[in-house]
Amino acid sequence: MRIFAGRFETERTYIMIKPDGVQRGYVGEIIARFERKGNVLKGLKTFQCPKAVAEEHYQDLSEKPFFGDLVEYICSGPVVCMVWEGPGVVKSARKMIGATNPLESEPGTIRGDLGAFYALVGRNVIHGSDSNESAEREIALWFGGDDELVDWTPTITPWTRE
Ligand code: IDP
Ligand code: MG
Repeated sequence: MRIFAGRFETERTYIMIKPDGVQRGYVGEIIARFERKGNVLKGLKTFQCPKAVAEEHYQDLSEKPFFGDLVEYICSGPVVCMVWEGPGVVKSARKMIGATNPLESEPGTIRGDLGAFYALVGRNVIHGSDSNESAEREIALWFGGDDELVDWTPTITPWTRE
């Protein structure tokens, strides 16, 4: 683990393009945003989510009235699952993603720019882990072990680091 600027640890986060983001053709746009920020793509797949995985992923929300609808939505079409690595990427990804409700997310964020104005709050294009603990739990849930991830460092990395 390397510390950058005394504050940012190299860490991993779980990012998922939700069914509405895939159906609306935003896979490339979203990957490009994470790439140009300098994050490193460690895992990527298209996935048709079984109900049990969606229920486990959103287990903290199981008491919410919208839980059933949320699980149905996540399973309604393919999602794109990703693991991104970078300094402080858990927090920076949440900033890039924007507020939960697309109507309240700032322009410049993924949900602010791509969340359709007619969308319900739940149809917000993308998921990002909210903490390091969530990230590790979600990576283990969505990727079937380390053989689905590639441990690599871009050749440019030493050149870009102070
Ligand atoms: P987050 O995705 O911004 O972390 P959470 O509060 O963790 O937001 O909720 C997880 C997901 O559940 C949201 O991204 C959204 O898809 C859905 N959701 C959250 N609140 C509502 C709601 O009030 N109605 C319907 N769906 C919701
Ligand atoms: Mg959340």
